Amino acid sequence: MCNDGGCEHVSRVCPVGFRMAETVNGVTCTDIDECEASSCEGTCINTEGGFVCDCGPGMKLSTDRTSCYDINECRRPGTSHLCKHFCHNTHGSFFCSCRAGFLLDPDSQAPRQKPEYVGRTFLKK
Ligand SMILES: [Ca+2]
Repeated sequence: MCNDGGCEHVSRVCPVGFRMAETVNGVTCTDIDECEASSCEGTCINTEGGFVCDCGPGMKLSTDRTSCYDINECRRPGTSHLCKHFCHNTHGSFFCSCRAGFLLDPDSQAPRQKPEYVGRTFLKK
C-alpha cells in the first residue's frame, strides 16, 4: 500500500478536513464528514473540508462554534417593539403578555382591550 513513501507525500497534499483515500485510479482526497463525531449542540452541517453548527431559531452559536445559547429577544436592541406590554424570554423563544384588561391577539401578538360584558350585552368601545 505505502511501499514507496507515497502516503506521506500525498497526506501533505490533502488539505485540512480531507482524508486520503486509495482508489483503483490512485490516491485521492475525500471530504471528512465531521458530523459523524461532531460536538455540535445544535445541528451539524457537513461542508467540503469542514463543518458548521446550526443552532436553529431563537438560539445563537457561541464563540466556541459548537455550543448554543438562547437569544434574549426581550433585551435585543431594536426589538423592544416585539411585545407591546410585557416580554418574557424563554429558552429558544419568547412570549408576550398584556396588562390587566387586555387580551393578546394570537396573530399580531398585540394586546387588545378585553371586551366588556354587562350581563350578556357586549359594550362596544
Ligand atoms: Ca429566547
